[in-house]
Amino acid sequence: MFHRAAASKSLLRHAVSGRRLASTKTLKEALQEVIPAKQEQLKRIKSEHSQTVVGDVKVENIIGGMRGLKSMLWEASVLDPNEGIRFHGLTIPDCQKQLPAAPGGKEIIAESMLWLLMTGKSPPKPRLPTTLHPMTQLGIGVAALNHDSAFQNAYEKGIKKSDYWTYTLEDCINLIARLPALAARIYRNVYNPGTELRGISKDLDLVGNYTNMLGYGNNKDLTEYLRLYISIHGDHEGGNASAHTAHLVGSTLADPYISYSAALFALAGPLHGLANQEVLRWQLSMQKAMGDKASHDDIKAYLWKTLKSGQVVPGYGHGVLRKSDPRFIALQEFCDTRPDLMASPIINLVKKTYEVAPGVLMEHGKTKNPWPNVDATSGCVLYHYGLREFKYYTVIFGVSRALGALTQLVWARALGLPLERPKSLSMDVLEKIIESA
Ligand code: CMX
Repeated sequence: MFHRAAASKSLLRHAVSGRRLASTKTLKEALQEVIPAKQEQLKRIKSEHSQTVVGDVKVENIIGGMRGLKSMLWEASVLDPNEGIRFHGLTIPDCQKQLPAAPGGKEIIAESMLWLLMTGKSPPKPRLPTTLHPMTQLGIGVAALNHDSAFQNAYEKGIKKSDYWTYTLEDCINLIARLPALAARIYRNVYNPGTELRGISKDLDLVGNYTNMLGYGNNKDLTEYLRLYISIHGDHEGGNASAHTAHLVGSTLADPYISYSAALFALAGPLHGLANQEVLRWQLSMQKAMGDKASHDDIKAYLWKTLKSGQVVPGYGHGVLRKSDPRFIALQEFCDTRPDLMASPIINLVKKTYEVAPGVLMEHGKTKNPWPNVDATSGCVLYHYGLREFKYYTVIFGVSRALGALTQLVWARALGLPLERPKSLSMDVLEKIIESA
């Protein structure tokens, strides 16, 4: 649904059932729009011009297999003996200019031509451009899945509060199961267009299928790494921005798809989930500036340069943690068991940065936690394994965080937790409270 080819495929698939995933019209709906005018046109021609003579019947027509005899209606195309074919008025060069091509190619795809022939119009533009950040695509994709929400459907029909959790559970499990394919589809569309996703294998676990669909199924180490990363990143209590957003939106009884889509947009901020992409960008620019053999002093100087330019050091600090994040330690230990990772220049730079950064941040004196969080290392390992499109990294975080955020949604419904509604205060009211305290 995110790319021209995918859009046109869904166009065909959904044309039959009349289903759609977002606001773009199905082929059936597009036809429903144009058919009345065509029916009117035919009615008018019949009533006003039935007796108008269009041509003579010549002997050559009769013995020549009706060649040239104007006696048939055909809407989609008209052939001029000199100019050639026009499809709803468009010449072939017009079509080549106006109709979508295959990803990475220039030629018209058959699905586009079918749309033109049927409707007389160019197919709708692809819904999401590939330049749209993968996290935005994931959020939109997850929200669109609410088309099939069991909870939403049941709620509309009327269900008891005590039954909310069962439909919520169904949606949550379905969403977790569908996330790897959706996330892999986004990766393929943006970075590897025109390639088909591998099908789901029942012999593989969720992450095994995910790496397979991403196109890294043969890399057992990457799959193992992602198993660890996705599991330990699955939940981090309720107060973090993504989990809290899922809970807040879920407390309105929005279905799990909508609720988790909102969470994904919270995850997409650089102070939260996007930090893994930012860490890699920062470490790579450090590598570019200092080379692979950067000394501790070089790194110190780079850290100060970052801090003095008013930026945060990505991957360090935390809203709650006050020590090195155990998830960071677990990922570092994973690196320490693999010779290729131990020899990787970027992983070594991360390690060296860890040896210096807490001291610099303590001296800087602002952050309450000068220690690394999970994001200080996560993206660099992916980079080493060849998954180098770092704008995609937070999508993997999004596949992971669903485990915890959606678990909470089931429990919130099972426990009948209320609508969240914190009380806000103005500064004047706050000062009055302070005075009277
Ligand atoms: N580099 C520089 N300054 C930092 C810093 C860092 N890594 N971490 C915190 N600070 C600064 C804050 O910006 C704040 O400065 P001001 O007083 O000028 O506003 C001050 O230190 C106090 O902040 P804090 O109470 O220690 O931290 P917060 O709870 O406000 O913020 C976090 C937490 C994670 C947003 C912050 O540490 C940060 O920006 N880290 C870098 C981004 C990052 O790695 N985020 C990922 C976190 C993990 C996740 O959610 O995925």
